[in-house]
Amino acid sequence: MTYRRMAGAAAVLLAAGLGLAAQSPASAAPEASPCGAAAMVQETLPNGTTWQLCWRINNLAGLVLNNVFVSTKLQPEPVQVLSSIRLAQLNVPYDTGETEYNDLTEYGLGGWSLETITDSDCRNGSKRVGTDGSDNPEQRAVLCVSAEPTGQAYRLNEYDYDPETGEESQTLYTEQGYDLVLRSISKVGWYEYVSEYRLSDTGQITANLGATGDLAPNEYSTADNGWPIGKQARDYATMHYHSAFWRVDFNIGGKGGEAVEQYDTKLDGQGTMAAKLLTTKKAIAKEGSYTKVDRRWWRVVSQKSLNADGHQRSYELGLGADDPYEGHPETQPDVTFTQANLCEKWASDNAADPECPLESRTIIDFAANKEKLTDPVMWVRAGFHHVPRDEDQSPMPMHWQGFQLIPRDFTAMNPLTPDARKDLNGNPQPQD
Ligand SMILES: [Cu+2]
Repeated sequence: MTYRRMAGAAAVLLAAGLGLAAQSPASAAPEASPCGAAAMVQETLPNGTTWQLCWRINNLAGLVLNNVFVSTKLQPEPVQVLSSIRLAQLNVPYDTGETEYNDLTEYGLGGWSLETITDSDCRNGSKRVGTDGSDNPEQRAVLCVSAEPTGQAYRLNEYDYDPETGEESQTLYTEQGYDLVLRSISKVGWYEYVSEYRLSDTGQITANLGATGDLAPNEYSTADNGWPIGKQARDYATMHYHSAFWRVDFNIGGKGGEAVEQYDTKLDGQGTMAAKLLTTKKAIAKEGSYTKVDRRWWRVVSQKSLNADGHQRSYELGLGADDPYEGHPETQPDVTFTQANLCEKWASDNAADPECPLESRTIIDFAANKEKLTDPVMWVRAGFHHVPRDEDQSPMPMHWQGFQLIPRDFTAMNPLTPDARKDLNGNPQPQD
């Protein structure tokens, strides 16, 4: 389904038809995502970017995306990005030190935790029906799919001067952006969690966990580990973490076998006008855990899939606000890369899975033997330390945590490049 370009408020209208596309996969990629129509999302955003994927609910992980492909105006053939992405653990320790939950492996975001999506939850989108991932075959609305405006996508006011005629001209290129958004909601204890994936028309993928619902009742907190809510300082809401992990398995260009690289930029003395900086690349050839420092980033790069310029396609990890939970070795690193192993399902408490009763319980154990990375899996942690406030009652306003996967050389130019600028690939610009 292709939508006409329309301004932000009108996106409500376009989203209303989103559910229909499942019955009519576009001819461009009939085989790309091998799942039935009910489990497929295939949508073209107003700027011409099409995302196609399979979704399902896992009893413990909640929403799972598989076989994620993207095509853009600039690259009309669908190209695979991900084999899968899903949550991989959610540690909720209370600052009192007396309580810690593993919300995924002990409770699960699927099954009876999975809330039914209402019209109000999905006002700008279309509800999708499926099972809750447990043995219960009941079908109900468990997913909301919507297209949401993201604001200014780009702007370029180009000035031109013709020396022969002396004529000056201007051309304005300006465009608004859109995300395809998938959301499910799970009620675990006092909290309601929103598992959200935003697939942008730029090719970016954002994984988010939102938390709302209600504050947990007082767990004998004091001013040291709680925050006074209600009149004066009689009752303290307990401070706590939501420390989440996601498991990301790339399959860039459908080729697999990606390499992992770490980039660091360091001061390398003073030039004549400015500080001299040096950027170095380190290959991460073996399993291991990594933590960010300033100007450090990682990418997963295809060895075989190239963009139209002959550059290796890759995705970069973008970490946002992030409070590392120091309680366990596995909750401290920002990212861990391991060799793919179907039984390594959860970032921690892995042995709780009856299908895979491994000795190795955590990603630290998975990586301990420093296996060679020929098929890397990326485990990303995004922690949020929640210091409650009066405004958290009630219901609690949504708070968010997550990360981005940012395309790097996936297409040869900005996938939203207007037709008039398609020939301007490379440096120097042709006005020279
Ligand atoms: Cu909280």
